[in-house]
Formats: sequence, C-alpha cells, structure tokens
Amino acid sequence: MTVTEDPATTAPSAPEKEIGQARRRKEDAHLITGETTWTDNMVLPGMLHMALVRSPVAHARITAIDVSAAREAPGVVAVLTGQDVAEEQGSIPSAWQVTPDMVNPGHPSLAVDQVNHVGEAVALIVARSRAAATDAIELVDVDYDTLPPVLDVEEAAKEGADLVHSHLSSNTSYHFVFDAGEAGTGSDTEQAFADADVVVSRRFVNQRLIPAFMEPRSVVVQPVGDSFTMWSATQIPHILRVMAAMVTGIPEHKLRVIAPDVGGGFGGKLQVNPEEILALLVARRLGKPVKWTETRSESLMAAHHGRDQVQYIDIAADREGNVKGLRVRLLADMGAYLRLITAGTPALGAFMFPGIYKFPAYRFELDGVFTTKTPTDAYRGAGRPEATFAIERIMDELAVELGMDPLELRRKNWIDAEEFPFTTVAGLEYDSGDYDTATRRALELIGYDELREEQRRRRESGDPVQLGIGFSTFTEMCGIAPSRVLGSLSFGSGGWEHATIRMLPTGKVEVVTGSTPHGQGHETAWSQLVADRLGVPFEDIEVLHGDTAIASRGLDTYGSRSLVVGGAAVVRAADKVIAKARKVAAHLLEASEDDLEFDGGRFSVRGTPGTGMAIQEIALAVFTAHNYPEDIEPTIDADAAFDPVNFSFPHGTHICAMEVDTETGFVKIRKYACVDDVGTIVNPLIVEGQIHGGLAQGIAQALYEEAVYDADGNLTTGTFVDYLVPSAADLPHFDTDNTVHVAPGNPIGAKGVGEAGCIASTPAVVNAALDAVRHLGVRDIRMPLTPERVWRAVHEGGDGG
Ligand code: MCN
Repeated sequence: MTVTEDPATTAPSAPEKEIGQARRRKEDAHLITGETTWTDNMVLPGMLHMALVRSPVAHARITAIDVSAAREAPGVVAVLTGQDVAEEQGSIPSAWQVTPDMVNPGHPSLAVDQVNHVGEAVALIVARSRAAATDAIELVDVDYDTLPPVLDVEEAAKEGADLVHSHLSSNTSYHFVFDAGEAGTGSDTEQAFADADVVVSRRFVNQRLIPAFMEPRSVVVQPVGDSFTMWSATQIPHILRVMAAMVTGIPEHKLRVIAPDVGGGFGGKLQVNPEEILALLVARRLGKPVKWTETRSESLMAAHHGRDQVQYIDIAADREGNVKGLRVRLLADMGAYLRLITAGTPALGAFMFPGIYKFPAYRFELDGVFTTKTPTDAYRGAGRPEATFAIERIMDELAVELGMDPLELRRKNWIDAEEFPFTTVAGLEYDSGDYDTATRRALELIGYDELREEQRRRRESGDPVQLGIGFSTFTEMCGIAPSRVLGSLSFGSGGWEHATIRMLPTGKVEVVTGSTPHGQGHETAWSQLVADRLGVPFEDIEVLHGDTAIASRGLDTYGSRSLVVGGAAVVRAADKVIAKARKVAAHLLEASEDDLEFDGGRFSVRGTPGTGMAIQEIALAVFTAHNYPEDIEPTIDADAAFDPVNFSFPHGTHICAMEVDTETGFVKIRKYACVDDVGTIVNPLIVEGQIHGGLAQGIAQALYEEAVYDADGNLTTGTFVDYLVPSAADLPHFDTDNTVHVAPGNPIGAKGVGEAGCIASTPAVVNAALDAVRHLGVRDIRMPLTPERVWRAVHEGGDGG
C-alpha cells in the first residue's frame, strides 16, 4: 500500500514518530497462537455446563414439554423450561425505538408457549460436563402444534398475512418515513419525479447474511455471594452489563462483565444474547459457576443474522444526467424478534441512500417486518452496505438509460472537493473529502484504459468469457457517536467514549480504554497514539480494556467508532496528563509553567534546553512525593471522555474488473483496486488489514454468501459446507491506496475504517458482472452471483434468482 497525500490537506501535525508507522500488532502473538483467555478456555472450580434445547420447527405453539427423562440423565443437575423461568427471565432488550409507536412483541430468553424461528431455545440443561448436558438434549420431549411459517417479507407485510406473533395485529413493527421536503433538507420528491425526463426503477434483494465470526459465542458466569462475574465473547461488555442488570434485576454494581480476548464479532457480538441472560439466571439459582459455548451449527442458526432487505428504489434525472430525485421503499426482514438494534439497523439507511450525490429531493420509507426466521441485526456496516449497494447499482442503471459513462454520471453529480462541508438531502453534514482524486488514483491503479480496450475486443470477437468493469464511489457514516444525534434518533445509549492514562512510578504507562477490540488491534494503535503524545517508548505502554471493573466507563466497539471516538478520548487524556506533569515540572525546575516546552517526552525551560526533566522522571518524583506542589495529587494520571459533534465520513472509489464465463456462469475477479480516504492513518498495516477483511466480506455478499430457508422455515445453510465463507484462495489480489483528507471532527484527524471495505465492495462487484453481460440483454443478477444465477440471467432472462 502506498499513501497518496494531497499536500493541501495533510495533518498539520504530521509526520509524527509513531502515527503513520506500519507497526506489527503487539496483540497478535497470543491471539494467533490461542495462548490466551478465550472465554471457552475458562475453567472454574465446580463449574457446570449449560446446553440448550432448540426448536426444530419455525412456528408452533408449545403444548407440552416433558423434561423428566433429561432430569434423570447421568450428570444432569437441572433442567429448566420457559415456564420455570417465566417470572425472572424478563425480555431481551431492544435499544432502538425507531418510531414512537414501534411494536415490540417481547423476546423471552426461553420460549414460554410459542416458538417463532428454528433454533429458538425452549429448555436448558445444566450438567456436570458439557457432554452430559449435550446428551440430555435428546431426552427432552417437546410437543409442537405447528403454525404456518411466515417466510417471505413481501407477503408478511401484506394485510391479512399469517401472523408471526398472534397477539399482534400485523407483522409490521414500525413504519418509518424520512421526507426531505418535510424535513427542510430538500424539495418535494413527488414533484421532482413528475418533472423528470428520466425515471429508473429497480427492486433489489439484499440477501440475508450470517456474521460467521471465528470464535463462537461463549459465556461463563461465576457467582460470589450476591455478586456475579460474567466472561463473555462479546463486543459490548459495558452495554451488556447495563442491559443484563436491567433484564435480570441483578444490581449493576454487583455485576462485572469481562470480554477477554474475543475472536471476531463483525457486529454479530453487538448483542445481549438470551444465552448470556440464561447463564446469569442459572448461576443465580444454583449458586455455582456455569459455562455455555455454542456449537458452530448453533452459531449459524441462532446468533443474529444480518442484512435481508427488499429494496424498491426510483431515481429521477434530466436528460443531461443531473439527478433530480431519489425515492426508496424498504422492507426489512427483521426475523422473529427485535434484538438490540434490529429495528434501527435498516433505519440507518435513511441517511446513506443518497450516497455522495447532490440529490435535490429524497424520500425514504421503511417497514420493519417480522417473519419466522432468526432475528436480523448488525452485521459489518449495518444499514450502510445495503444503502450503498442500492445507490451504486442504480447509478449504473441510470447511466445505461441515459447512454452515459457510469463514471461521467457520477462525476456530474457528486459533491466536489471545494463544496465541503456539505449538507446532504438526508440531513448529514459531510465534513471532508475529494472523490475525484480518489477516483483518478483508482483508475490508474487498475489500469482502466487497457481493461476497457480488452472489454471491447472480447465483445467484438464474441468471446464466451466477457469482461466487465464496475464502480462504487462511496461514502459512509461511521464513528457511531454524537450522543445528541443518537438521542434524537431514540437510540438507547450515548455515543461518547472514555479513557484513563496512568503514568506508573517506573515510567511505564497504562492506558485504560472503553473501546473493546475483538480483532481490530487497538492495543497497538492506542500505544502509537500515546507514544507520540507523551513521548514515551511504544513498548512501555500497556492498553487495558474489556473489563467493567478495570475500564469502568465505556461504550464499546462497533460502527467503526473506536479510533475516532475512543482514540480521541485517549489523546485527550494524554493532553491532561501532560498538563498535570507540567505543573510538577514547573515546581521541580523552579520555572513558570508558561516557560516550559514539552517535546519528545521532556519538559525543558525555554531558552535553556539543558534544564529539563523527562515525563517519566516526573512520574517517579510524585510517587516518592518528597517534593511536589500542594495543589497536585501524587499521581500523574487523567480521565477523559470524547463525544464528537458529527459522524465520521470515510470515502473511496472501488473498481472491480470481472470475467464472466457466459457458457458456465462462472465469474472471476480479474483485478480489484480501491483508494480509500480514512483521514489520518494511525497504523497503515492495520488499515490495510481492515480494508482487506472488509473487501473479503463485501465480495462474499456479492458472490458467495446467503442464508437460505426452505419452505418450512429450516435454515438450509446451517453449516460451512452450505454457507460459503470465502477463504484467501477464493479472493483476488487487492491493489489498495489511500488519499488523506484530515477529518476536522476529532483531534487525530482520522476517519473510521472498520467497515469501509465491506460497504464499498459489493456494488462494485455486481456492477462489474452486469457490465460484462448487459449487452447480452441482462438487466440484473440477484446476489450472490452463483454460476447458476449468472447462467440463468444470461440464457433465460430475469435476475437469475
Ligand atoms: N485505524 C487507523 N487509522 C485510521 C482508522 C483506523 O489506524 N484512520 C485503525 C484503528 O486504530 C483500529 C482499526 O484501524 O486499530 C479499526 O478502527 P475503527 O475504524 O475505529 O473501527 P473499530 O476499531 O471501531 O472496529 C469496529 C469495526 C467494525 S464496526 C466491524 S463490524 C469489524 C471491524 O471493525 N469487525 C471486526 N473490523 C474487524 N476486524 C476484526 N479482526 N474482527 C472483527 O470482528
């Protein structure tokens, strides 16, 4: 990776010593070797094991449960049904009230009288060994009186459809509308469409995906008196603690949550899981430690899924290609229940459908609909990949309709560099960027002109292998924060982040962060931030996280927020540490604070650089405390929080060159180039890794992955044989680069990167496939682009789905 820097916009403080260095991640050795505290590695004296009896049917009344044989089985300590815990189990929380009248059917951790998706837990077994608990599952006899499965979101949304929750009057939980005309951010949408020369309409299916993190979910709960310690493979120990306390009635100060090293989450562990609540209930009842670790099949079936939208999108333009209006109607398949942010995830799309384009008019409508499937919720990008897919796909379709080059159309309509800050029709203020520079660099990287030439040759010769080139010129809103904005969206938590920095007497530094990495390399990146700011060696810094007793304040990791919010809190804390140390230095050096310079970790008296003290010496001086000012406490440490005023807006141009074999339907990515702008880059190696991982997941949505249910509501892609997660061998070489436009909204100047690759890549890949075969009459191909679908679209018409 190289970095293309625009001299006019690089960080004023760059280059710094550590920031910008491709440091290898200090946490990797123990993560890769597994010699660490994965939750499932925990063994506690007297620990019991929990296993769950899960529903084999999608929709049914539970008429009877016979647990007598299971209770008698060897090693079994307890068997509990939903009825047994009805009084104490509460409801799994949903933290996002999208509309005031949003309907939440409630979600018991153990089903009481009805099951609403395959894999829903109906009883739990506690035994002395995992094997004994698992063996007893078979002995639980459940009578199901089946109800019709409700599987198709478009059918489920209709009046008179079979109901998922019989106590509700419809399957629609909420109807959310954003109308730019009414909001005052745009003109009247219907009028814009009435006046337009050209209108293009499409129906896209953004299929259901499974987060498929590497480490399955796992939880251990240890009761000690009336207190509980929970270890969980979670992204959100802080939020989990608050929510679990609310659900179970365990006082928050009696509950400590620890996320030890966590093997990936991708949004799938941004959840308060029924199993976590059940482990707490069991530990409370039995007074013994208990562990639950899911099997891979349980994980694929019962951990929440992602995406799953049917999108109706209309775009209006004049003949010259100026966009005039955008109209979106979404049906979000939420599955059977509202989990933590099930309802809000598709609503985030409201902000993102206009992409990087200057639409004068925009209307967004969304129905959140229940079906008898596993609940959907956050999956890498959460709401933004779906929107980006639709807008980047329809821009290509509009270009075809107008007979324009797809890039020319984009250029004509995107926000120009000199127009930032720019308030979009969706009401967001994009703060910085330069779409043109990123695009020009991406074209160079991929060798655009030669590819177009090859495409022309293949078309003319009627080669069975056709070549296509697809674009995605995207932005996204991440750094999920501004508390005030989240509050205005009725999100059930703030968005700030917290940090503490402690200088230890020996000069080493402890950094405590509320961010909760689960693969993102925060220990390395935060060390780089602090090393530069305090001028201490990178190796002397320890980053502590993921334990509510150590990092008592925090709001965890999701929405590519950790660097721009959590890292910014770390920088603030470092500045406070310097301010405190400065007072002591002034006292010890007998100089005025104003006369002290701080550079490279050393305070010196202006004009007499030989007179000075290292910040580490000051930490020792206050520890021994023989001589320090009265108004200073004997520690060099500081707490800080950061709550930005705006989201973070990374952007980039992704280009995919794709070969499509029209005889077999096989597709092959020939080249993939992308230029992303994530502002100041703290660690280029981590950033490149994040982009690569995101690309793998975005390409996987385009080409491989789909959670499929059969007509009875069984998940037919319940193993990794059927659910195709690509390996490195399935992916092409990525040519990546960056432009750097410093973000004004945080002291680092960074923009989030954790989801960018995933958000950007899917439409580039599908656009490339269509560009290859559109001249054969193909209008759309439904994702994932399996050989069968591609072949059908080419030979039989339709979208191949
Ligand atoms: N970074 C940087 N310079 C920038 C931006 C980021 O050096 N300009 C670095 C950061 O210091 C951090 C990493 O890149 O080490 C990611 O930063 P950020 O964009 O702030 O994202 P988060 O740390 O908040 O991570 C969340 C994001 C999300 S939302 C998903 S989903 C996702 C992702 O991270 N899940 C992941 N990346 C993942 N990577 C792994 N290995 N596992 C997951 O589950």
